[in-house]
Formats: sequence, structure tokens, C-alpha cells
Amino acid sequence: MSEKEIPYEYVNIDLAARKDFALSYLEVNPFGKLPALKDDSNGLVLFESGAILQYLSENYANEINDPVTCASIDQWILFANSTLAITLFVPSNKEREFPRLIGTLNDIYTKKKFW
Ligand SMILES: N[C@@H](CCC(=O)N[C@@H](CS)C(=O)NCC(=O)O)C(=O)O
Repeated sequence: MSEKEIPYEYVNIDLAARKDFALSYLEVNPFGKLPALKDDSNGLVLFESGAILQYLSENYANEINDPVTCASIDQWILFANSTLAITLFVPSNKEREFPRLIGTLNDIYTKKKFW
């Protein structure tokens, strides 16, 4: 949001504290996971980082409106939130898959500007 100069208020939530404020966060995300977004301009409440990024990209980053670029953005969001996340956070996958994925990512982005 800073990169796109979208005004925002950052709310830090200590879920581990289980205080009233953290518990009321379950109204925002019933699964109790971070991050989440509340858009005061239209009342939208959204969780899942990928959905948040897609929403911000489609509704606030007005310079991106061609389908090819949008598809590429969606590809990298889904790659990060599915393929890469499973590799990083599932221990049995990490050892085998992580070096391969990171090696390929490194190859791609040493040749190409990060967009
Ligand atoms: N797929 C979700 C993952 C959400 C997630 O697992 N968030 C972690 C922090 S990165 C969390 O809230 N952990 C606290 C907990 O599970 O109690 C997303 O991308 O938003």
C-alpha cells in the first residue's frame, strides 16, 4: 500500500495475547489469521493475502489494466500463496522442493527486472 501510495492505517494485532481486541479480530477473520483488510470506502472486509493483493491491484493500482499483465500478477500471487507456501511451511516438502524453487526464482529474476 505504501508502494502504491494508498493511504492506510496499520493495526498491529497480537493474536497470541488473546485479549479482547485480538478476540474481536475474529469478526474480521473468523480463522484468526493475519493479514486482513478493511476498506472504509465501501465496507469491504477481506482476508487471505492473495485476495487482498488482487483487490488492491484491481481497484487501486490504476496503471494496470491489460489482461496479460493482470494474468502475470495473478500467477505470481498464486505461486507465492500455493506452490511456494507449501514448500516453505510443510517440513517434508521444504528440504526437497525449496532449493529447486528458489534456484529457479533466482534464475528468473537475475535476468529480468522485478516488476
Ligand atoms: N494463506 C493465508 C495464511 C495466513 C497465515 O497463516 N497467517 C499467519 C501469519 S503469516 C497467522 O496469522 N498466524 C497466526 C495463527 O495461525 O494463529 C494468507 O496468505 O493470508
